[in-house]
Parts: sequence; C-alpha cells; structure tokens
Amino acid sequence: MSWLRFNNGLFTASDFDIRRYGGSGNDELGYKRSENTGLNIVDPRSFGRGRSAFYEGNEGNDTIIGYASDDVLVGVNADETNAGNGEYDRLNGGGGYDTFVLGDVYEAYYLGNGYATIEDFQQGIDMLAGHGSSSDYTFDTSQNVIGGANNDTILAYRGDTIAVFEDTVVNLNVDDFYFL
Ligand SMILES: [Ca+2]
Ligand SMILES: [Ca+2]
Ligand SMILES: [Ca+2]
Ligand SMILES: [Ca+2]
Repeated sequence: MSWLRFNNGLFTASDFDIRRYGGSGNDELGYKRSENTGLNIVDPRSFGRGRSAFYEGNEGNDTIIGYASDDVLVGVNADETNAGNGEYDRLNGGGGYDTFVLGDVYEAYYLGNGYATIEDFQQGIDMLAGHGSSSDYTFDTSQNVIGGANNDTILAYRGDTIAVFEDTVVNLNVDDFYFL
C-alpha cells in the first residue's frame, strides 16, 4: 500500500511508530500515552514534516483523537473504492503537525453522502491531503451546519462536501494542502 504521496515521497502506514486501526463498525481511536514508550519519531525532514502516529478509522462513523504527536488521521478504509461514502467521521489532531487525509492518489474520500468533521485544524501548522489539484476544491464559510452557533467551513471536492471544519472559519488556500 503506497497510496499516500506527500511532496515527492511515498510512504505507507508501516513507516509510523504508532499505528491504530478501527474495524468495520463505529470506532474511537486515540493515542494512548502508556504506549508511548520507545516512541521513535521519524526524521521530520523526510517529507518536510514530522510524523509519528497513523490512524485509520476504516468503515463506519469513527472518532479519531490525536495527541501532541504529529499525526496522520484517515477516517476511512483507504484500500476500498468510494472510500468514505456514507461515513461521518470526526477528526481531532491535537497538538503537533497533523495531516487530515481527505483523499489519496486514486480518489477523493467522502463522495456522495458523508464527510469528515475536522475539529481543530490549525492553519499554517496542520495540513490536508486531498486528491487532485487545487482547481477541484471550493470552500464556503457562510453557513452554520453543525456544532455550535458559529459558522463552519465547508470544503467541497467538485461540489461534493467532503469535510466540515466545525465552528471555524478557515480561509483555505493551496498551502494548506498536499495534493495527491
Ligand atoms: Ca470511517
Ligand atoms: Ca497531533
Ligand atoms: Ca460527501
Ligand atoms: Ca457551527
């Protein structure tokens, strides 16, 4: 599986020191501090950012909560086609340089029904990984669709909502993305 390509490099889940996977149902995944022993953070120069933990929620509506580590959060089963269809995953990266994965080299995730709710995107620190190129993406900050009273940012791939930044206005730009 070499479906994640950041910058000019390819990496797979096995490159990460910490890996957590959900099953086919609705799962909660998180970094467990007790398992931090021996954590060996991969050289951050490899892809321009540090990384140390990888989460893949797989099917179902999953909640993934990262930690202070540099986390890669995948809500879907990235190995299937139409990944994320009908799924409503919640992603929270915590501190560190986190990457929220919304697509891969093959397709955008969450097409049709479903989207990822991103709780804590830190612009300039965190990144989105998305299929295609910048021209495939639009965002809308004018609506309140989930969470509290504040507006949310709705990110669409070719008009299909794939992520909602809950209660946050994020003026997304190309620097926020790895395009895969
Ligand atoms: Ca999921
Ligand atoms: Ca993190
Ligand atoms: Ca969708
Ligand atoms: Ca809201």
